[in-house]
Amino acid sequence: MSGATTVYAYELLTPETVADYLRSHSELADLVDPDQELDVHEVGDGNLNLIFVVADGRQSLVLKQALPYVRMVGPSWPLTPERATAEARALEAHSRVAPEYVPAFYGFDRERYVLAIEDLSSHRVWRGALNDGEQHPAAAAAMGRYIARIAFGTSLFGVEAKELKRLTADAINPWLCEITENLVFTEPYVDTERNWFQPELLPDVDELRADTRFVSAIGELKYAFMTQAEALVHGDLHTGSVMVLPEGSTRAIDSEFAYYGPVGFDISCLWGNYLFALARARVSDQTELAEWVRGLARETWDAFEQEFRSLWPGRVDPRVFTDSFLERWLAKVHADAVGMTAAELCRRTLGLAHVSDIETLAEPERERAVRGLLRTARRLAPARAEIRSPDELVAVADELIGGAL
Ligand code: SR1
Ligand code: MG
Repeated sequence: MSGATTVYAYELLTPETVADYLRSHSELADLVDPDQELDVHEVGDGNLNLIFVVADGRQSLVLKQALPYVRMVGPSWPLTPERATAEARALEAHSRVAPEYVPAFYGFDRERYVLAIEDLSSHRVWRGALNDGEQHPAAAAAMGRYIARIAFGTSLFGVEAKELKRLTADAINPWLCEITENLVFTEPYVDTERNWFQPELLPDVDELRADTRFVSAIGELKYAFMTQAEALVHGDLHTGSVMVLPEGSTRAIDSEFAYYGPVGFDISCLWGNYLFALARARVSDQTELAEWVRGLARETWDAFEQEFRSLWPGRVDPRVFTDSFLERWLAKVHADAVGMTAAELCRRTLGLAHVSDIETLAEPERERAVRGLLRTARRLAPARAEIRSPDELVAVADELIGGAL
C-alpha cells in the first residue's frame, strides 16, 4: 500500500537505549532523569507503533516511535514513519484548542520519529473499560467537546482563510488517509484478501455487497472523506484511542491519522464503537450496561453541539456564516456522522482490523452481534439524512441487534 519505495534508516529505540536517548535530548532529561535508575516498559499493543513508558521513580513520560511498517502485520506492509509528523502536528494544534482532552506534548524528534508525551498510565483505554462493563460517566461528553473545539478552532470558523489554506496544505497525510480509504470505505464492500469474518456470515455479507443502494451510499461517504477538508480532525477516534479515568479525565490519543477532513468522521468513529459496546452488552444479556451504553451517542452529540454553539459567536467571518447556516451545517455533520458510522460497523467486523468488543465474544453470540451490526449499517448509510438524532440511530441499532438474537 503506502511508502513501499522509500527505505527509512533510523535507529529504533529499545528499553536498553532509552536512557542514552534521553541524555541526548536535554529538554526531555529535564522531565525524566536518565541518571536515575529508569523503569522502562514497551507497552505498545496497538496496530502501528512502539510505545515506551519511562519512569525515574519521581516522574514519567511516554516515548512513542513510529515503525517503518504496520506493527500488526509486520515488515511485509511498509508504512511511512512520517505519520509521526502528522501526529505531532495534530497534538500541537489540538493542545492549543482543547488542551484538557489530549496528552501533554513534550516534543518531537523528526530524525527518529519519536514523540515525547504525557504518561497516561493512570488512565485506562476506554475500549477495555467498556468491555469490562465499567461506566465512565464523563467520557462521552468530554469527547463531544473535544470534537467541537477542533471543529471550530482548526476550521474556517476559527482560523483566517489564507492561514487555513497554508495549514491545510501542510497537513496532508496521504499514506494514513489511504489506509482509511481502503480499510473503512472500500474493502469491506468487495471481496479482497485482507477481509475476514465467520463463514456463517457469508450470506449476510453477500447480501450487503449486492445492496447497490447501500454500496453507493458508502461511495458518497468515501467521497466526503476524501474531499471535505473541514477541520484538522483526529481521524481515528475509536474507543481504543480514548484514555479514561474514573475521576473524569478523558484524553484522545494516537492522532497519527489526523488530516483536514469531515467533522462527522470523528463523531462516527465514536458512535460506531458505542454500537460495538451496545451489541456486546445485548448479546451477553447485560441489560443495565446496555441501557447506559445507549445514552453515549447522545451524550457525545449533545456536548459537541452545545460546545460548538457556544463558540459560534466568535467565528472569524460572521458575514454570510449566519445562524441559519449553522443549523444546516450541524444537520450535515449529523448526517455525515450517521453514514460514516455504517462504514465503521462494516470495517471492524469484515475488514482487516476488528475490535475486542466483538472478537472476545463466544459463539454464537459473536455471529449474532455481527449480523445485527451489518443490518444496522445497511439501514443507516442510505437513510443518513433522515435519521435526525443519535437516539434514533441507537434505536435502529438496538432493534436490529435484538432482531438478530
Ligand atoms: C493498518 S492500521 C489498521 C487500523 O488501525 C488503526 O487504529 C486505524 O484504525 C487503522 O485503520
Ligand atoms: Mg490508532
